[in-house]
Amino acid sequence: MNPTSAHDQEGNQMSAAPTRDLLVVGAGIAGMYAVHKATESGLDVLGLEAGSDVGGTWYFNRYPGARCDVESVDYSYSFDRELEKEWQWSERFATQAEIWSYLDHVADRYRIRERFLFDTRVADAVFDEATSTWSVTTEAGETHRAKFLMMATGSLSEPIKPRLAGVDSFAGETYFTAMWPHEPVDLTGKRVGLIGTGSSGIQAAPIVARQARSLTIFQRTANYTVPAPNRVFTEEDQRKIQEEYPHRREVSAYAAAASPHVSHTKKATEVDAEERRAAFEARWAEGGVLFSKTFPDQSSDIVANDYAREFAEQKIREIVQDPQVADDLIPKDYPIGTKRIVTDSGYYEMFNRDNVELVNLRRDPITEVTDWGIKTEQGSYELDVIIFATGFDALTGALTRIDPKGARGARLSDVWADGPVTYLGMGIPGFPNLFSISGPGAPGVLANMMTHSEQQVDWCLALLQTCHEQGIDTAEPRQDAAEKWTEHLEEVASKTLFVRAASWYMGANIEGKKQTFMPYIGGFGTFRKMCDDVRDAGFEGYVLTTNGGGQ
Ligand code: NA7
Repeated sequence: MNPTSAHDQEGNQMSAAPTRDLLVVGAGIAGMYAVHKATESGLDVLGLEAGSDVGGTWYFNRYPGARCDVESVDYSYSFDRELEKEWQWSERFATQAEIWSYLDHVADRYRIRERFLFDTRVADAVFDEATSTWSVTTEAGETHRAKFLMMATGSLSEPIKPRLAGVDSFAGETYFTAMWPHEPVDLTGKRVGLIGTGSSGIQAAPIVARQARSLTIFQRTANYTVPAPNRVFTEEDQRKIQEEYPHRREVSAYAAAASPHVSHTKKATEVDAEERRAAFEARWAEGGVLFSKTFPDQSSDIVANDYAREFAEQKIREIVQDPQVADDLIPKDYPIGTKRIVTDSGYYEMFNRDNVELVNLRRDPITEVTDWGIKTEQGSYELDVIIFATGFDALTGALTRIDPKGARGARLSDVWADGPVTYLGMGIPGFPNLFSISGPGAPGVLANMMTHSEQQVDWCLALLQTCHEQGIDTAEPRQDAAEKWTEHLEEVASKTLFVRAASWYMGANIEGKKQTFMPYIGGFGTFRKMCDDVRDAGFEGYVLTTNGGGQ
């Protein structure tokens, strides 16, 4: 540690404090790996985490039914073959509890917790140009300093509370799926209302329906969901998983979604009806989000997309007995797959239960939340419990809430007012020595977060090490490089159907947020190759400066 004297934005000298090599914000998948890898590389690193323990998304989202929609064997770190060998997943799609146990195991195995401060929420981050250091202030008023700052703050970590009239007046129990209590929640015999039918609401609903006296689902936008034929792994499965791991990892490392799955070799528009149906049937049986990738043209050609949509609609009508409910469950206003297809466990079947009711808010909007329940234009619903599964200020929310102050007076909320501008998702012009992990501009939420996090963290630490070795004080992406990357990202997205959906990928779920497709949709493998090339070219697109002179 080097004691330095930092300055605030007005140029006043601030009290001396140790300056570390790196501060990592967030103890989720990326932050845990970053802290471990940085320590292994001999860097002085400190992690700061708002929660009381590691896990990020998997620490907070412990609502009933929470599972990952990426298969468990892929949703695990690949950096250590020994770790891979000693961990056995029990099911094909892991529960939140099992994923958290895995992350707990990783934290113990690599002694990650001792390098984190928990219950430490970052309130502010300021770059001091005189010393090329970041000062990070916590809500408790402590200040930490480092040469580099990595924001591993998550893509879906800033939950939103819906702006409904009277939302705080409800006298019963309220829960947010993204902030579910650690203590068991007993819904037995209760009248439960659930607002929100994204992944969280759809996963929670069937379990709530089994416990509660009644479940009323308030649906504003219907979501496509494909049931996961989950199963417990046998001894034989475990043997095969281990045998296939090295190959599986190799294929995933440069795959489109960082998982080993591939689409049909032909386009949906090139095959006959029989072949098309067989392919959709096979993918439906495999289950989950990958249905959106049955054919390679499904997300870019509306004709191909319509084939997939019609197939899914037929499935919904086959499962749901009440034709009106089935119709309400069929999305009407966006192509299938342009909002992430949910991976569920018995969602459509649940509507055949007597204690489940669907309220279509498009026909009958909520007018008010009262102390006794929810009022809609046409009805009144008396409730004991309201569960909010109402989503997140995705991709940018966690960063803009902290609102880092960079060089030359740059403030992130101003710089991104017209949509996020990044260089490869990881660098932001105006914010030297700051790394953003899985935020806007990267494949992030469109890829397997485990592999994606490892790739981004490795790349950022390679840049940090280059600076370290060459005595470089600041690394900042050029404005023109970031603009070019952002234009490329928009151009790639514009060729897909994703821009037709009012999704959180587009920022459409937040009032006043600039609507632009935020993740890079050109594929994880393509992205990784581009990042490799930039790194191998000496971090082209970055300005690397030593104090007192540029390079
Ligand atoms: P999502 O997918 O953003 O879903 C949030 C849901 O909440 C969605 O159905 C929203 O309807 C609904 N919502 C939000 N505000 C309201 C109000 N005011 N009234 C009624 N309904 C509302 O979040 P999730 O947590 O389910 O999933 C996020 C990702 O996590 C998921 O894609 C996976 O990748 C994992 P809307 O669509 O806005 O009409």
